[in-house]
Amino acid sequence: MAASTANVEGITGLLNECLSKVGFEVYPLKVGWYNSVLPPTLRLAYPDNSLAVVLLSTPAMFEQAFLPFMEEKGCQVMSDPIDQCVKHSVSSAVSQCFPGQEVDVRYDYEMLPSRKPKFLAQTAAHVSGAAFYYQQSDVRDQPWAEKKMFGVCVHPRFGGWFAIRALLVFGGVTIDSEMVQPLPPDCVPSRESKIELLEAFNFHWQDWSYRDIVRPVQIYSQKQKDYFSTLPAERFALLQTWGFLPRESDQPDLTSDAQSQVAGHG
Ligand code: B12
Repeated sequence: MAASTANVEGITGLLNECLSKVGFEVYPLKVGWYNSVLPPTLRLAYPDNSLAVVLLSTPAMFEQAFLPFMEEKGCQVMSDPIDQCVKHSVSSAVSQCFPGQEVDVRYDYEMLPSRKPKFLAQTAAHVSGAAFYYQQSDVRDQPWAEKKMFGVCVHPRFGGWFAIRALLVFGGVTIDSEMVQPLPPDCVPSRESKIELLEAFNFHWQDWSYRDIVRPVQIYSQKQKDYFSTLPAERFALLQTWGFLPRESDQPDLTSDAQSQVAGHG
């Protein structure tokens, strides 16, 4: 199916209608923008002009999607409850907005058999213009000698109070070559503030100070902070104290996607 920029707006508009009210944001990108910064082993096997959409969760997702999801489903043991909720929200939106259409949905926690992530969430967020990806290489005269520093994305409105949840690839939708790549806002511009950001993310990410590197318009609620600062293995117990009890009929979910996760990303 050929499409133009008008269809890109149509597709993101439909997704937005379903997903923004439950605390997600969507940003379109061209597969070529993503592939052009990556080595062949990490690229997506789609033509450069195919449409993809990156999905972020904002602070509101917890109250607008997660707690209602838990209310409805109860505690399903085994796979991560947040991941289950995101998957449920995305699958419902995709089947409602694009019935019968092939959409390749890749989640942040999914790994390939090679153990590489199914998509690089931060690279996708950056090239779509959603959130600047600050990397070690962005700092002149690095103070860290040979040490490897992990990079971090900063959202212009939510700082670090968000997560990158999925990439939806519309292999059959071709983007007009006129679509201009938006640059993400460089909200941590100085060398000193970039150093502060990368050090906070790498050396004391548990105190969450990296999330406040820009003044956020909204942060996680106390309940959400309590949830994410609880170890993944103890989150079921916490959910039970909130009244979400396991259902009698629950069977352990031993399907493939329960096995290949990096737990605990909030
Ligand atoms: C594996 C993983 C981890 C591992 C390893 C970390 C790492 N970065 O490798 C561990 C377990 C340590 C980890 C920890 C954490 N993680 Co983690 N993790 C991931 C995961 C699943 C994959 C990252 C990965 O392997 N990348 C591969 C490496 C090679 O990629 P890279 O370093 O970016 O290099 C590429 C780019 O440089 C690109 N490139 C080259 N040139 C250019 C130029 C441009 C302009 C661009 C854009 C790109 C680009 O090419 C390189 C590859 O060749 C992602 C989710 C995902 N699917 O992406 C989350 C993710 C990175 N983690 C995240 C978080 C929040 C955390 C934690 C804080 C945990 C938590 N509970 O919240 C901690 C803190 C990090 C720390 N200090 O240890 C968030 C980061 C959000 C953000 N704002 O950026 C992510 C995106 C998950 C999410 N759902 O949002 N994590």
